[in-house]
Amino acid sequence: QTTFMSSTLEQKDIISKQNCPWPPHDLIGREPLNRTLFDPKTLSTVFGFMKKGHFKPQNCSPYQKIAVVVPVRDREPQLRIFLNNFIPRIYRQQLEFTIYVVEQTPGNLFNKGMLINTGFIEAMKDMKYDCIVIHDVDILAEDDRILYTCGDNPAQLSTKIQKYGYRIPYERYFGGIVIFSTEQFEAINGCPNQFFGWGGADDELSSRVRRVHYNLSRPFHQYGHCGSVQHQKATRGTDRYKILRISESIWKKDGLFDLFDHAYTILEKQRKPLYVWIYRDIDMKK
Ligand code: NGS
Repeated sequence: QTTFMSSTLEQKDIISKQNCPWPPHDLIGREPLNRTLFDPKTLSTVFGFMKKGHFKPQNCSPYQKIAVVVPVRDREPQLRIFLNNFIPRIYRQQLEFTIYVVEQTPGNLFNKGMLINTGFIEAMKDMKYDCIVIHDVDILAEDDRILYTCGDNPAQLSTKIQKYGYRIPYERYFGGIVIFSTEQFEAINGCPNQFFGWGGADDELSSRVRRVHYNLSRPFHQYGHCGSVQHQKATRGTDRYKILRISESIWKKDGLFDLFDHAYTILEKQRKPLYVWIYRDIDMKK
């Protein structure tokens, strides 16, 4: 009796551990963005498979576990469009994922780098993710063949962006949607914390990738179509060129590990149905 029981259990275990098909089946390909503004309640009903911002395929073992970090401020409508378009596409890829929306309090200039570092640290407290996706809230894949997975090199997934005429604005551009393995993100010491105000943090991120001798890959270049969602322009950072110049010498001390060394205040870490909401204050002196 016991032998029978345990062998059935083992069989069950084997079945449940079958890998999800990779590359994924049932993809749709290119599909324009849906820009309808659904209310949050409707969205959580439609995406009822998400629990506390997290999804895990039930019948197979996912190819990778992905932390999706979205730094925001004043982007409530764009966030709803993001959720409505991003969730079904990554869901069809049968990846395990959690969405972390990291929001900065009003007041000081926006600090995208520090918000991303915060998202990464908070995500890793939850689970050992394989990859981190850094996702602008206003740039969204139109094509589910853009796979949210990491490989041997950091990758930019947004290579044909609507607002630039379905191109990238310049060859070294590293904004939009980028993905790292957790090891790669740690090896480059994450994002810079010194950029206050719009611009520059993504350029420094790509310099870090080069400094540790990774290649910057664009694996889905042939399908990389991304729609852009309009919003008001953020305030530019005045020092961004100066900081870009000094980053070369300070980057090892300015990033993820620097953040670990300093106590920082998270005002909220709330698990909403579709995302984990992290709300934090950023003091310009730090
Ligand atoms: C560059 C910025 C980047 C920014 C890119 C695209 O000038 O951070 O424009 O901006 N670099 C500096 O400011 C040093 S966008 O057209 O999306 O607003 O990502």
